[in-house]
Amino acid sequence: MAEQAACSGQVLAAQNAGATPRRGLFIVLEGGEGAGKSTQLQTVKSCMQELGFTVECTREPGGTKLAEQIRSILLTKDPDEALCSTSELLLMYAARAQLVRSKIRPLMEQGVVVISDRFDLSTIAYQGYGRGFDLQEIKALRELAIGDFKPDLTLLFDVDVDTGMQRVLQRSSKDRIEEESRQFFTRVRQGYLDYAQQHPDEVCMLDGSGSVEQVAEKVRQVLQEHFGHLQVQA
Ligand code: Z5A
Repeated sequence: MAEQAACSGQVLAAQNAGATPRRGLFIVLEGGEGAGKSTQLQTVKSCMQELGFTVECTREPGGTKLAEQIRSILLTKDPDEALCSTSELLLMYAARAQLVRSKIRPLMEQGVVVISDRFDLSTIAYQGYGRGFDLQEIKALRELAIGDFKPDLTLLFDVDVDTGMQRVLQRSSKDRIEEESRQFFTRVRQGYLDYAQQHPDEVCMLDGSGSVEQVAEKVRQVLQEHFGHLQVQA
C-alpha cells in the first residue's frame, strides 16, 4: 500500500515477519504558524499509546538541555545584536544534531516511538523558502548534521496563512521568528506544499482548518492506517 511505504524498511520487514519492530518509530508534526500541530501532539501521543507503543515527545529546536539553550538563542530577540540568517540556519542544525544523537536515536534503539513537534522539513520551509537559502546548501548541512536520518512519517497540518496568523494573534507575545511578515509565512507555506507534493511517500498532508476534534479524527485515521498493523512486544 502506498501509504505504508512511509514506514521504514525495518518496520515493514518486521510486519512481514509478523514480529515486533526491531526499533521504534519517528513521527513528526509540521506546519506553519498556528496550523495546530502542537494542539494535535497529544492526539498523536494517545493514539500511538492506544496502539500499544511506548511514546516520548520532543520538539525542535530543542528537546535536550543543550538544544533548549540553542532554542533560547534562536527564539529570543536580543535588542543589542540581531541574529543573522546564516547563524540561524547553522544553529537549527546544531540543535538537530544534538537532539538526534542524544535523544531520538537512543530512544528509538529501545523501541520507543518518538514524536517531534517540528523537524528538518521546518528548515526547508523557513530557512529555505522563507529566508531564501539554497536548498542544496541546506541538504549539505543536513547530511553533515544527521546523515540520512529521517522520519517514518511526517504529518503536515496545512491552513491558509491568514487563518494561522489569526489563531496566534490571541497570544500575548510573539517570538523572534513569529514577528516575520505575511509574505514570509506565505513562502513558508509554499515550501511545505511543494515538499509534500514532491514526497507523497514521506509526508501526509492534513487540512488543519477544521475544528480541533475534526482534525484529531483525521489524525487518528492516518495513524491507524500507517501503524495499526504493527505488532508490539508486551
Ligand atoms: N523553526 C525554523 O525556523 N526552522 C526550523 O528548522 C525549526 C523551527 C525546527 C518554533 O516555534 C519556531 O522555530 C517556529 C519555526 C521556527 N517559528 N515560527 N513561526 P515554536 O515551537 O515556539 O512555535 P510553533 O512551532 O511555530 O508553534 P505555533 O505557531 O503555535 O503553531 P502550531 O503548533 O501549529 O499551533 P498550536 O499551538 O497548536 O495552535 C495555535 C493556536 O491555534 C492555539 O491558540 C490553539 O488553541 C489554536 N488552534 C489549534 N488548532 C485549532 C483548530 N483546529 N481550530 C481553531 N483553533 C485552533
